[in-house]
Amino acid sequence: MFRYRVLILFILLIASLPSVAAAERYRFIPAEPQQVERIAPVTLAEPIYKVVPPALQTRLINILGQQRPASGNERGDVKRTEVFVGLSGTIERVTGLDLSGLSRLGSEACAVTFLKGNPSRLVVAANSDYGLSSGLQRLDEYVDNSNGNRTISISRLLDYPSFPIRGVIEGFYGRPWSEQERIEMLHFMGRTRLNYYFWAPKAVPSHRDEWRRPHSNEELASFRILLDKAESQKIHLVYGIAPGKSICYSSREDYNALLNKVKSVLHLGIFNIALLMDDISWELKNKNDKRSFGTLGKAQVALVQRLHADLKKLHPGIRLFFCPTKYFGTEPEKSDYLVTIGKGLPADMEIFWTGTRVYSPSITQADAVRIGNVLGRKPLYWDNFPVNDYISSRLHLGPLFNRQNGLERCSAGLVMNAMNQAEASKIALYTAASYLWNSKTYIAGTAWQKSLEEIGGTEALPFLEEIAVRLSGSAHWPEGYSRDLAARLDRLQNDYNAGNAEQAVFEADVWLACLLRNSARLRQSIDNRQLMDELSPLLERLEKAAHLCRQVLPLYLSTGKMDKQYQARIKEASVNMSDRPKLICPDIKTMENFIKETTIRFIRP
Ligand code: GDL
Repeated sequence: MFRYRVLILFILLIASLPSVAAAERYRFIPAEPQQVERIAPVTLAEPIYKVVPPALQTRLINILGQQRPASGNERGDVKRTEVFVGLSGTIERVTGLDLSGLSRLGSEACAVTFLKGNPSRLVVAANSDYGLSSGLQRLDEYVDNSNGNRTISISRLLDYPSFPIRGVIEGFYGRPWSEQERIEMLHFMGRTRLNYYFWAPKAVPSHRDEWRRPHSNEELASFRILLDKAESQKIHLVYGIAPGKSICYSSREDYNALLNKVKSVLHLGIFNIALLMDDISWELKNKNDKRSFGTLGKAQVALVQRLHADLKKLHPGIRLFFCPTKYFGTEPEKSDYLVTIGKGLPADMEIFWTGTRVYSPSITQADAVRIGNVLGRKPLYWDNFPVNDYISSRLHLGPLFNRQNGLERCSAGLVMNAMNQAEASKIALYTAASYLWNSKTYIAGTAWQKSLEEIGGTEALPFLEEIAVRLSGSAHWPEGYSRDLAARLDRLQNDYNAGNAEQAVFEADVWLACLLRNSARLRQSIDNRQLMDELSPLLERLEKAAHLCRQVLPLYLSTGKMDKQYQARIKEASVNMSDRPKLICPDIKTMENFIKETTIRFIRP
């Protein structure tokens, strides 16, 4: 018996391997390659590793197999695939391949190609170790070993990210992420090839309200941990500081406090610094500031120029980012403030912009060009998606929408401001990573499906999809939540007024039963507990509303008397609902309104 069990377990394990491998595949690069020439699968002969950096050997063997030592009696005409893997310079020297095109594509680029179209000579080249890792990832995607016969289905591939800066900013109000959440976020970013993390949590006192206060030893130790994690994932960690609420621009003490604060993280090795002046007063309040600078723009330019000069003296590699006080709009050229900032800030600095609005429903090349002309450089987008600090009883679980294909041509990059719920943010961030890697091939729905599967697991996918739609609702996701529930309940009311709601009641009940079934199945099947914890408060409210809806539905069938206890229960439940936040995802709102209206209609308050 025991032996059979072991055998069955073994078979199950083997059967599950291909799907695990398939799931692993898209974990790395969440988008199509930039250029790829697909071919009918060609069989790859056994490999001979001609050039391979030692660090990549194991990974390569996993993809292409072991190199068998040539046996004494092997005939000279036995075919092998010669494999060349390495940095572009080395590969060019060894193979004579011209890789100048690749070199122009930046440090993250990689190429996979047959040498002179010959499938028995395979080359993977890149401009950096990071690029090489991408190259192997791509090779893995296109080599199939499922039938014991190794085949490859591309003859040439060139890959690089559309946007050089692809990031996440912890730039929201409210509960900041914990150290553990940040570490996990960095890990996720590494896997999805997001390469900038901005530490800028508004509610952390030492970041904003008490910016003068030196960082505690615990905070510095935490930065050290984050930096190590970020570096291991090839992510740039950017330290944000927001002195704008109280700084006196003409005070030497304040300047020194700022410089010392920045120095305290430079000592740790954090060389990316963001000065964030969003959401502060337009007025210079201090008399000396008014006298010395006249306007906020001029005061900020003087501060940044001085800080920039001092930091560059300390280390020329230090990079500065700036968030202006005006960071969105439709006519930026009319803002004297922005013109001053654009002219006054050193050319090597990046400047944030959120688009035409704080939460821009779309971001276009036209917007980027317009603000770019004012700032004298390509804007770095601070995308206020999926952030939900302004409407915390909604989650943004949909995909990134309406960011124009080709935006990278006119912008320095794009970083996403996330939700207080770190794990739930990853659904949207995954889709953003996909867009940022290859804006040309981005399809929101496809990226979203992959993202849900990646984050919730394959088993939970259909249920998570349903529940994500129900719990979302945002200007960023116009087609997101379907309005089918609202339409159904409206029809029910109309049918009731017309004298026969039987069919509509039946259909609404089935709809609600399915919703409840899906949420129960999501709870059972999901393997991401943290995601479930974050969804739970809203999901419970959704479930409660759905249960109550089902309870009040029969009221549309009977005109006769009603059980007193039943009446009291519904009344109490609907009263409990009324003091909850009003800005809630549309489906919950629809249901709660329906319950309220029904209670008023049938059970007088
Ligand atoms: C903002 C804030 C941001 C906040 C977001 C959403 C910027 C530059 N600043 O205006 O910190 O999270 O709105 O409320 O966007």
